[in-house]
Amino acid sequence: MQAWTEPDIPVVPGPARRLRLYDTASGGPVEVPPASDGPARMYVCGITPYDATHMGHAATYVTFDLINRLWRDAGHEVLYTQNITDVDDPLLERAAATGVEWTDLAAEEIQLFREDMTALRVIPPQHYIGVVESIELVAGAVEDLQRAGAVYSVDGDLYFAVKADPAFGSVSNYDRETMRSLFAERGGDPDREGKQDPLDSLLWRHERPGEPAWDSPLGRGRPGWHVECSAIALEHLGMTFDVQGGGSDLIFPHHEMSASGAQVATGKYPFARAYVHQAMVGLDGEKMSKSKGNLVLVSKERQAGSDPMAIRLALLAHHYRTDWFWTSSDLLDAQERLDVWRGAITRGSGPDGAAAVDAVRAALTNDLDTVAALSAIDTWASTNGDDLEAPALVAQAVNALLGVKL
Ligand code: 5CA
Ligand code: ZN
Repeated sequence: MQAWTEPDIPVVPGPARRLRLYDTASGGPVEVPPASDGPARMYVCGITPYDATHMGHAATYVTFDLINRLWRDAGHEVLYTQNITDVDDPLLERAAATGVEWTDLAAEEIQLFREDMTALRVIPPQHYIGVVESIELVAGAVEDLQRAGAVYSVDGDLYFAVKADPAFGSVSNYDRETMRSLFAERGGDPDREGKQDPLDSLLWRHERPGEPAWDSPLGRGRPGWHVECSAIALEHLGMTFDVQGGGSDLIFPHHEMSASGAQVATGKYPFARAYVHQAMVGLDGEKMSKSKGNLVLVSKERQAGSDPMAIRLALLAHHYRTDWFWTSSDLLDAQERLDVWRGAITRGSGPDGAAAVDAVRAALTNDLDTVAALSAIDTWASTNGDDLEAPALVAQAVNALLGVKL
C-alpha cells in the first residue's frame, strides 16, 4: 500500500542524545535501540479504516513520529512499519449499515488518513501494509503456529492456544480476571463454547455467507486480528525489534496476543524490546472512539481552517502517558503558542540557540517529555538575547524534532 508524502526534515547541529522510553512490559525505562545496534525498528498499529482520523489517532501517530525523529536525530537508520486493518468486523458492519462496499469505505478512509498524516507532518512508514494484501503472509504465520502445536479448531474456526507461550501475560502483566474482561470488551470471545481457554484468540475465521473470504491452505476464510500484526511485523522487521507501539487500548489483548503469536511461531523471544503506549484521548468524559461516535476529526478541523501545525502543537502539549480530554481551548492555546513561536523566530537574534535545542533534545529523549520541550521553547521565545544564529537554529530544531514547521 502506498503511504504518504515525506515531510522535509532538517539535520540539526549539536550533539544528539540517546532515547529512553517507558516500556509497558517491564514497567520501567528502556534505552531503544540498545547501544551499537543496527537500524532502529518500529511497528505501530495502524487504523481500521471505517471512519476518519480523530484526535486520539492523531496523538498516537504523532507520538511515534517523535520516536522516529529522535532516532534519525541520533543518526540511526529507521525501519518503520505500520499496518492497516482493512478487513475486520467493525469495518464490515459500518459498510453494511451505510450501504457502501467495504472496500470503497476502506479506500476512502485510508486516503483521508494519508492526507491528515501529511498535514500533520508525520513521517510515513517505509512499509505501509494492508491486511488484504497480506492474506498469504498471515495464513503462513498461522501454519507456523500449527507446526508449533498451538492451533485448534472450533467448528472450523482456528484458535491460538495461549498456553503455548510460556511468556503469555508478560506484555500487559494483567491478572486473568482483567484479561478476561478486556478480552470480551475488545473484540474477543471468552465465552465461546469449545474453546480450551477463554483467552484463546481467533487466528482464522472460516467463510460466512456475505462476508469476504480468501482461499488459503487453512480453507476459505479471513484472518483474525492479532496474528495479522504478528505476521506483518515479522515479515518487515523481524523478531525482537525495538518498539511495538499503539494506543493503551491495545495493551491487551492485541499486543499481548501479537507478541505471543510471533514468539510461538518463531520460538524466539521477545517480540519487541519495548511496548510503548499512547494514553487515551477522550471527549466529554469518555474515550474518543469511532464506535461511540464522540469524535473531533483532524480533517474537519482542517476544513474549518485550523492550522495543522496548531493541531500538532495541541497534541504535543499533553504528555503521551497521561489520559486527557480534548476541549476547544486546546486548539486556541496551541494557535496562540504557534503565533508566539513564529514571531520569535523572525527576530534578528535570541537567547542561546544551542542551549534551547539541547533542552528540547534532553526533554524528548527523556520518555518524550513534550511538556518540558514546549516549555523550553516558550522560555526561549519570551526572552531576549544576542545569539544571531538562534532564531534559524530553533526553527530548524522545532521542525526536525517536534515536527512543527514554523
Ligand atoms: N487497527 C487496529 C490496530 S491493529 C486499531 O486499533 N485501529 S484503530 O483505528 O481503532 O486505532 C488506530 C490507532 O489509534 C491505534 O494505535 C489505537 O490504539 C489508537 N487509538 C484509538 N483511539 C484512541 C484514543 N481515543 N486515544 C489515543 N489513541 C487511540
Ligand atoms: Zn495491530
